[in-house]
Amino acid sequence: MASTTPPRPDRRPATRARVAAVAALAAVALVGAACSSGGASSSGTTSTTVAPTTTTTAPGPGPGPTSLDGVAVQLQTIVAPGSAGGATGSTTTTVPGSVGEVTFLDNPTAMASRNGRDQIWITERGGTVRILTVNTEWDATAGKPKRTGYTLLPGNALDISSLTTEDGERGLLGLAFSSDGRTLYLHHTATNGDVVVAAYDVVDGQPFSGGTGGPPPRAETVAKVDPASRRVLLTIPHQDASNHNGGQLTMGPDGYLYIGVGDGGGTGDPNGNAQNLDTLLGKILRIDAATFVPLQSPYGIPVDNPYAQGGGKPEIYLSGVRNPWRFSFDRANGDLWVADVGQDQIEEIDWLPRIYGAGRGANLGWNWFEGNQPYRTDGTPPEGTVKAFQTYPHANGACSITGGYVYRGTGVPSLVAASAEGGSVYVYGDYCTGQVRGLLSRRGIVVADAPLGVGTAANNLVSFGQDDDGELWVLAADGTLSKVVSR
Ligand SMILES: [Ca+2]
Repeated sequence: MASTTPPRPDRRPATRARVAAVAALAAVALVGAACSSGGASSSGTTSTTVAPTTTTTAPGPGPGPTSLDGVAVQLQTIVAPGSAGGATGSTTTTVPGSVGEVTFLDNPTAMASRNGRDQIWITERGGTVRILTVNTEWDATAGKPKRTGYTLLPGNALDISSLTTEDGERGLLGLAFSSDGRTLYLHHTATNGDVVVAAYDVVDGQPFSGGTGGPPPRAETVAKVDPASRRVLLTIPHQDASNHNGGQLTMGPDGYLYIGVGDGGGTGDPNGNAQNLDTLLGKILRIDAATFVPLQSPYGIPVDNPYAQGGGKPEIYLSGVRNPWRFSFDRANGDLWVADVGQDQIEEIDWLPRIYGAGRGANLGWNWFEGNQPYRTDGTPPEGTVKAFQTYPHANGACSITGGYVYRGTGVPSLVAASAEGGSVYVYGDYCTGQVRGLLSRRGIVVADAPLGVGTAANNLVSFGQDDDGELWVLAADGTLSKVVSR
């Protein structure tokens, strides 16, 4: 189970300070044996004056960048907003060589790259699924394809608008693909408010990689999703309130499907769902969506799920979350980063390192804690709740965190540089301010948390996305789809 202490440093190489301390200790230890070691140490350093206090060297982030001041990014608009509710989109792409667009996005909620196919799929809250193609051409000099632009295909790959609603925080909220790209998973609310995870078969259709020979094909011809192939994996009762549905679907590095589910809504988790292991509300779930149990279940339970053998619902991966609207895995090391939307005061980021189980079985604390501040006052919190890695207050317009991704691409050298010496930059934002921020940490220590100088309009920053190359995208509720690029 998780510890009450802050996450410990990971297995990165020791810092110079630590190495120095270890060397000093080694020198002390060698004093007694030095005479017989035959000059194993050639330093000649006299160690008799080394004080024992050198053993208490405080942990730190170690050497490396100390701020995000050198990060220089901009948002490149790939799809601009269309006229609100209008029939004619004004969408353009700004990437040279891309095909002129004929449509726009309507209230996008999430995006996912369909592995290896140069397709970015986007959910729209009303229930439609769109395809943005990554256009390429062969670069003979480089000996590999190069990107020439993007095309938002007209039409829908899938339309489930009759199965959902858009009241409150409801709608089509998330998507993920199986690792072979042949199964699409959707996270949406049903017309009665229940949280549903469903699977669909995806069949490759007409390939399209751009080109200038006329209008692009329609989405449904590039990839076919048969509505009749729909298989409901999970239905979670959620009719009391229209908020806190969760919404994240992520295919984990272990090949299991991770599902974010909010606490059921209302204020303060009135039913105590997040701390109740007998409900799926207020949890992140993990299922084996690639298998099923005949006559029993449309999915399997990973054998090492924390409650697979009892003690709680077997689908539960971690508990104690309020509304984990977005979470993601660091593609470089498998660490899990959860952004849990706060109540009235504090937003939080949870870092769950892979080497300590990536949060498996963890209790992230809600509703005993909002961020790291006590929330409930009617008892004693259980031991072992995980402290938030970083928090921020509702101030200066900030009010709802939008979780993102650790940057592991190559297209923004300044972000790569900021991640030097084993560090990472978690790019996230706040829905209300629209501000995109970076959280620089190293060896389990927060080094910097700062705005990156870009963002969306207020009350628009819905989601981040990550493409096959590890580059990050920003989805705005007004229909703007942009890519984080170097400035
Ligand atoms: Ca928490």
